[in-house]
Amino acid sequence: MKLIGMLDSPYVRRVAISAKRLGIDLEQQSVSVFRTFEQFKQINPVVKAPTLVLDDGEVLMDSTLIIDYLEALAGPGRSLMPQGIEQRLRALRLIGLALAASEKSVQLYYERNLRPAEIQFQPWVERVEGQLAAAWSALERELEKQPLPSDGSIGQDGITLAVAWSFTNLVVPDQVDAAQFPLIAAFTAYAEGLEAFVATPIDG
Ligand SMILES: N[C@@H](CCC(=O)N[C@@H](CS)C(=O)NCC(=O)O)C(=O)O
Repeated sequence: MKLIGMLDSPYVRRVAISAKRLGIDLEQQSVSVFRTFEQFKQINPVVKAPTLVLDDGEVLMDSTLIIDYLEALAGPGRSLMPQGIEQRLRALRLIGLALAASEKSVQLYYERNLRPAEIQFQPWVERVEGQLAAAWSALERELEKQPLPSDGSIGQDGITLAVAWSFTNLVVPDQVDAAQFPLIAAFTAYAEGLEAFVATPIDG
């Protein structure tokens, strides 16, 4: 199976890291939705990263749906999601917040880098900045209530959170001050040291 997309996308990276932790081999192809739009279009006319191309040519998109498929392939014994309902609820909450932080970082990045400065709409920018700050603040509070384990294990909540924090720091570093989010910063430092993360560099 082929994973299409650049690792500087938090969505592509969370799929690539999840696949490694699930023990599934994916051939990653660094095709950009911007620089190589036409090439991407040949693979997936909708041009969304990540795209997963199955061995029979079937095409999937959306990181959460691709991970769902990979989880099913790996089997419940290897799942990155907790099975107990309370821990599952918490994992889903963390993943939702981290995906929102990724989305808001992407929107700000697009606003700054794709939209000409003269047609930027400041109220929209401020709205997105506020949403991004709210997502990270909520995540820091969640880690205050209950830390994520840093004993060599990592679940989908930890993967998505660490990938999102690294991404926000890469594309809109002015929006986050590590001193205000010490638990998130410390957890991400731990996660980025895990083999699956090191083998899947954000600038890879
Ligand atoms: N909800 C999607 C978001 C994927 C997404 O927006 N990816 C970006 C790259 S970071 C993309 O494909 N951008 C091109 C576009 O939307 O036209 C997911 O989880 O995969």
